[in-house]
Amino acid sequence: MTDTLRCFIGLGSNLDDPRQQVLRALDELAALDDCRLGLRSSLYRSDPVGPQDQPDFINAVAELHTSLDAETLLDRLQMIEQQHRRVRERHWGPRTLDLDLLLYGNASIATERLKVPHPYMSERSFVLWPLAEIAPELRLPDGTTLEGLLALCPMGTLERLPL
Ligand code: ROI
Repeated sequence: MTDTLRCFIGLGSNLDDPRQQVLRALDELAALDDCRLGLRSSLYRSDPVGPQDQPDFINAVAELHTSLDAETLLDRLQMIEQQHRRVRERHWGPRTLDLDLLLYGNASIATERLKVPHPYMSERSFVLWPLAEIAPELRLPDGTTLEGLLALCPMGTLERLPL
């Protein structure tokens, strides 16, 4: 694999054994063609953002090195979501697996299908804290430091789980 970009993927689940959903998804990311899985964060338990009448989430972030273009990578992520029988029912409702492309190298992308950096990542503790575990030095394409974002986004009730 030549010319790879360093990407970050956010994983989340709150249905059907969320911990196993996320662990399985990490294995599936590792098995993707034209991709190499780098560091992965611990698993975190998080209170639901959005409707509160749904189970807690398990979240994690993984580093992925890839030679795929962003849209093709998104296709692969959505294929993995489908394998987890992801059904989109309620907006911001419970889900068996969510895979978000958080960062794609240093690119800023805004198409109908894909927005990178992920529009909400800067305000979500369940993204920023796992990300900081594996890439504390990170900067967003606009130069914002992860360290600066963390200062504005306390861990709150987010809980890092033992391995
Ligand atoms: N809340 C948490 N804590 N973790 C998630 O991954 C998550 N994903 C979502 C919504 C429903 C917005 N809430 C979440 O898509």
